[in-house]
Amino acid sequence: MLPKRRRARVASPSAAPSSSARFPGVTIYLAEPHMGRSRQAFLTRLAVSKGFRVLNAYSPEVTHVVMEGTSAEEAVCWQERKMSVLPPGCTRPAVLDISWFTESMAAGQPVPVECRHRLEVAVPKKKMPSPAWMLPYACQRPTPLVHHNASLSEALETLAEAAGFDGSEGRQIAFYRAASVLKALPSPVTALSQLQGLPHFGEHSCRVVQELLEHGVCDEVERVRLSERYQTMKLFTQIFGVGVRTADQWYRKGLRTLADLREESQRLTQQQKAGLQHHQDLSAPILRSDVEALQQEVEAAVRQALPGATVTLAGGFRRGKLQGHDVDFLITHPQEGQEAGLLPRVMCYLKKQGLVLYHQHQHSQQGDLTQQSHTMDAFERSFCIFRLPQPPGAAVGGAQKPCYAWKAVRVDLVVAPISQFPFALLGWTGSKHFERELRRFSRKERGLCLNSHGLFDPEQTVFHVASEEDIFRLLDLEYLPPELRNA
Ligand code: DCP
Ligand code: MG
Repeated sequence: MLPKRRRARVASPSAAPSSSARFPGVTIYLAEPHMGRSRQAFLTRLAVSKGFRVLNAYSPEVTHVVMEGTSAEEAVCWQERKMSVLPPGCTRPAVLDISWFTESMAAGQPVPVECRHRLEVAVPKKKMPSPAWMLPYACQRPTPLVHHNASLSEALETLAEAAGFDGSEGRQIAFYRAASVLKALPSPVTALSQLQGLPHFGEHSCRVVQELLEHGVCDEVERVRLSERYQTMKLFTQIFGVGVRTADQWYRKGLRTLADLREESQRLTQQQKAGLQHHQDLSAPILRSDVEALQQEVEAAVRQALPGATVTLAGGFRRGKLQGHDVDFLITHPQEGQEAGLLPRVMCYLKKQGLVLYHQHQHSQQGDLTQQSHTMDAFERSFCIFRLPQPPGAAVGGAQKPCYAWKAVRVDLVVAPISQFPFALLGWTGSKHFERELRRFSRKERGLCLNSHGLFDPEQTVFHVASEEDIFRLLDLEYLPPELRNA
């Protein structure tokens, strides 16, 4: 539901300022979402300067709807949606590709609409592998878990990770963006020319792809992968409770192995000690069957602690991953406020079941909710290591625990009040890159602040939502189900 102020703005389409419209039969509407606000504003100014009438919102007066980067299917959906809210009997506007607009601007007058301009009857695209085309934000395009360019995207992600280890956030994000574009492509990249026109492909990423296409390996990526720095930082940051800063300090002190860390155990936090103690189990992937068993245990504990409270799987497993490094559960209750004090009771029950090897409780820190960062939110939570019984015969544990059929698994339990639950679910489903892009899109293209607590406009107006779909709708984005958020 839009706040009143915003609804009012949407309800009264105004013509972009112009001295006089030179072409009376033509009223243009430049349709988002794929266009982006700043481009829309730029094209509007251009058209107005040439004497065209452009409306800032869709209305029955519009004769020419112009879209950019939109498929015929999307255009038809868009048109159906818009027509359904117009008075009956309205004439349908022409829904046109940007090519009609650019040709008209170049001609200084509206060019006749030809079949090739029409989106709703778009001729089937010629089979042309390049140049490729792609929307710039990862949240604007579907990214499946299994895609066509794994070896290329993995190489770029290695460079992203290494840049992150060196504190080069800009380079890290640039590589992640390029990798994410590859994941969203509908077919394998086999020639460098296919990268033409793709967003976020700078000179460096192109060079990496070129080497991989030509030689099957990229020297730089191989050097990084084999480097002591990368291998050590990777080993350290995979330990529960260890971030890049700590890993870097250890590296600079000359520490290289888990044995080195064990010798320094007096300097480790409780969380890191637990991470080190269970390192072998925690570095093995968690499987779907583990997730199902865990969910049953957590659901039983939550049911016992507060009838009516619910447990929802988030994180990578919600996106369809078959393996993961932890399991993320969100807990809520349909009645706002009922969730308060729930988590300690849940943990107490789980401990009594003998399931908890380690847990660290973090209280809710909800102050100014617009200020919550992208990696950390303010929900009450418990970072846990659970002792998960394994079915007989499962290969678990090392030599140190031959008699126990169990394995240690990392679990995050997060409690969200129901009013914030859709935002929490969206924020905790990931992927991390998808979340980063969604927040950047909200800020840059919509002027709104999005985090795991809510969506806020600059005057701190809070948008109320009942579902993830509502959030996409408020942002005027096509809804993407979790399995297409693997950016
Ligand atoms: N998240 C968050 N705040 C945290 C930790 C995570 O908002 N303190 C978000 C970021 C991710 C999502 O939750 O989008 C899941 O984070 P994970 O690190 O668990 O990553 P995944 O579940 O995607 O992958 P995996 O656990 O398999 O590594
Ligand atoms: Mg996870």
